[in-house]
Amino acid sequence: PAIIQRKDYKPFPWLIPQTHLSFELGLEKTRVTATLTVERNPEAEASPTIRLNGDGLKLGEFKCDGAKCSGHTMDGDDLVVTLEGDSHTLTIVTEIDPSQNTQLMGLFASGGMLCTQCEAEGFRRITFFPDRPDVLSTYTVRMSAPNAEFPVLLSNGNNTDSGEGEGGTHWAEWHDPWPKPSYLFALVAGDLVANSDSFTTMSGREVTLNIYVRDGDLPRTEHAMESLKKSMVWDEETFGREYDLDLFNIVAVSDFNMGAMENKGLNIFNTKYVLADPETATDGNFDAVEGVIAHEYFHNWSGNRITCRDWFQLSLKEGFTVLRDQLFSQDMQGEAVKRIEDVRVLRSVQFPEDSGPLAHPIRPDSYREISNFYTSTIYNKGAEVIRMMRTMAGPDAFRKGTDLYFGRHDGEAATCEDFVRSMEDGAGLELEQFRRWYSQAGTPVVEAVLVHDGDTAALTLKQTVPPTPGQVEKQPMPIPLRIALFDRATATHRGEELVMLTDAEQTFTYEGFAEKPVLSINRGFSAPVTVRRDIPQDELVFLAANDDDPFARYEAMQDLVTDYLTQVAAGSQDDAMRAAIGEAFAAIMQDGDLEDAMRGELMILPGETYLAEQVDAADPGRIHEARQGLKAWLGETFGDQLRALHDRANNVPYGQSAEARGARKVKTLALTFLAAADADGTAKRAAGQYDAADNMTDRQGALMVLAGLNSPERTARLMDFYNRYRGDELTIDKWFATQAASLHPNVIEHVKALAEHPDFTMRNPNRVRSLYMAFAANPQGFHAPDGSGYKLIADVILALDPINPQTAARFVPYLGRFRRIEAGRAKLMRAELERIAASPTLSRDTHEQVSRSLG
Ligand code: HT7
Ligand code: ZN
Repeated sequence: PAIIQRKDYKPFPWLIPQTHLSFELGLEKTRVTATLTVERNPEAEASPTIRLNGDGLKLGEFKCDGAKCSGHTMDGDDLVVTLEGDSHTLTIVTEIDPSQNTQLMGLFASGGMLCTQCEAEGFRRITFFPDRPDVLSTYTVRMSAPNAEFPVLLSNGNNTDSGEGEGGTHWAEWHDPWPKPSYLFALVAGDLVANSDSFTTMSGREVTLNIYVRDGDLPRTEHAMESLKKSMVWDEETFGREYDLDLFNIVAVSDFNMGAMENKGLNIFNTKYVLADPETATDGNFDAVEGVIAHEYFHNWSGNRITCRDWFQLSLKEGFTVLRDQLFSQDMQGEAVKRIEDVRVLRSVQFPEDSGPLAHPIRPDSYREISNFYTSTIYNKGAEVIRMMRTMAGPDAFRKGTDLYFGRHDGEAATCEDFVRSMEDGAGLELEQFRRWYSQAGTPVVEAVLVHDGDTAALTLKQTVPPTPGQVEKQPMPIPLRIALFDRATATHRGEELVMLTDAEQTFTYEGFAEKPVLSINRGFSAPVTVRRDIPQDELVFLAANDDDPFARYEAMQDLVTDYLTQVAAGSQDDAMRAAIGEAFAAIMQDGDLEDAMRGELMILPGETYLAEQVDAADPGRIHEARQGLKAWLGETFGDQLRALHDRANNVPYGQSAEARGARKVKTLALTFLAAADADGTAKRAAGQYDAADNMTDRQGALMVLAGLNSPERTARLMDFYNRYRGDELTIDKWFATQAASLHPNVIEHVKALAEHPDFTMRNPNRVRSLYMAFAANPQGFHAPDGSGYKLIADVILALDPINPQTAARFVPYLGRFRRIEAGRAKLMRAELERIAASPTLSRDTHEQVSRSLG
């Protein structure tokens, strides 16, 4: 398949000022009549033809200016029309079968309803159209459908008219006044009920808010509605952004490839990110609903009002919107813990991507299948890059930059370069070298050495940007590092400063230090880099106990444990180091000034994927044993304190306060350490937590611990959970995921058996991810030394690819990491990738990921 290059961008030769779509809807047969006004684009090179993208469509009727015409041909899946004059009206009829659309792109059926997903290139599965983000058009939509089956008919914008049709049908017309690209088109038809509310914007406009769900789900929509209203206020206050239609609709669907979609005025959500109540949703689920609702809402400005010129600019909307949702959640939930959580995601997903065969810059140069570029790099690293600009400018100047960006490019399809220039002009930043963050892939490594001489402390920083596919030579990046130098005796510092590392190596000197200070660096994770600091263990212990920057305190603890565990995995056991970790761990448990939410963060050990990233040729088996060994030792050594912590947290009643949420976090965390040390005793304690639970956080936490143990309590509680929540899709997803992610030694057999369960289906992405993504991310199952975990995931990819290639392709990176794994397993992983590659019928999605992974 063709490689699409960023440098080849050309404006589309035609404008489409008006798009009229008429749908005669049916689950098995939908007829689409598209009427497009087309005009020559004066700013583009003239073309004798117009290319209208299609994907698997059969052309029904075609008319030009109301008359049948023959000047059109098919070029592959696209319709190419020869046009002589400057403006025309094209009428195109297509017929589609949504019930057969298992890819869930375009118009598809989900649980008896019809809905669309058009980003990135799904619109071309509905009708022939220039399906690219820089062609903005004003849409008018007419839908007609059987009333009994589809009483609710929704599209973008405002409902302008509706009525009864013949033979039990009804119809509705929608008009969206804001010109938009085809990827933001949406339609929903179904038997739905709405939670309705309203919001008054800062200029006093009344907006009707609806969250549409299936009848029985209505009681679980309140948190989503509250999150939406909070997001609307926050965006007005923080970024000065006001909503711009009289109606904002959200619809929840069960079958969805991603989390949600920001279609103009009609956001479509995976049910997972809408429905939440204490009985069925964990605290993590509540936060995710809040975060995703905010993210999609924020896209109304960063994505919809200003969209992307081409898909290479995807991070323009995604990176910026992730930053906006992160800042929102920091304000809602507390800055420190949210920042730690975001960094944990970055390190466990994006850093491995950046060090592997799929590494790409946040603004890629080429792709074959754009769906493969909805990556953690585009989203999370993209957010970090804009966050660095905010750190360098300060929040007030940053806001001036975003104001300028929104004002300057409103209504346009813009580029990352436009954003950077707005930051230069509006925030007063000089970003010439900074642009390298957009073009260079790979996570920079910064080595930090602090030398003390006389009363001077000299900090030498050296950076390297590792080679990545297609980019061997790298230039130094500008790296903003927040640092502080601690006086050990008083545990204070003189104030933080922002150091800009711009060269390959630089030394910064600080006077007036009679004693060697302790270096706290990359505070708040001010740059998305790996810092290797040459620092004695006792200084890490000091920072873990005393750093006033919560992220830096967490980081000190992580570094301490990472150093120890990587050594143990390499075969050398340092008991003094383990004792130091124990001391820090005990201090964290006892620190009365700490909130439980932060205590939990400090107690969490670095994950196995992160640990594997710290060494060349990692042995996942040894890393797993080392980590479990430390958990067991901590559980054994601090058993009394952990039981006391569990008891104390158990007595905090359920609520959404920070105190109650923190208590639930440390409660289950305490169990995980205890379980590693004493399986039988902890099985009873976990079963007690499960039985007494009045909320899903406690119940699933206890079940997760039990799922990893060989105990009678395990079987009984797993059965109870299933019977209790049978028929509740999202909660049964948890039942599958908990078992697939478990520490149980027979996890592979469990996963194979669960795949045969009557509730398992390859057609629902949430269910597939619950079982198989949870397993692929479970190192001890996936990395079974005999390669059976790899085979299982390769079989999943091959079986899923013909059904849902987008979801299938998302499993490939797990196998693609073989170059960073020890030779025995690496060979087995590679062999599975080669087996997939040999399949003659692979989708473009999976083919691209497998061939890039094999290199
Ligand atoms: N902008 C959306 C990304 C998206 C997507 C969503 C659902 C199904 C397929 C999709 N492809 C791309 C979601 C977001 O980032 O907000
Ligand atoms: Zn997004």
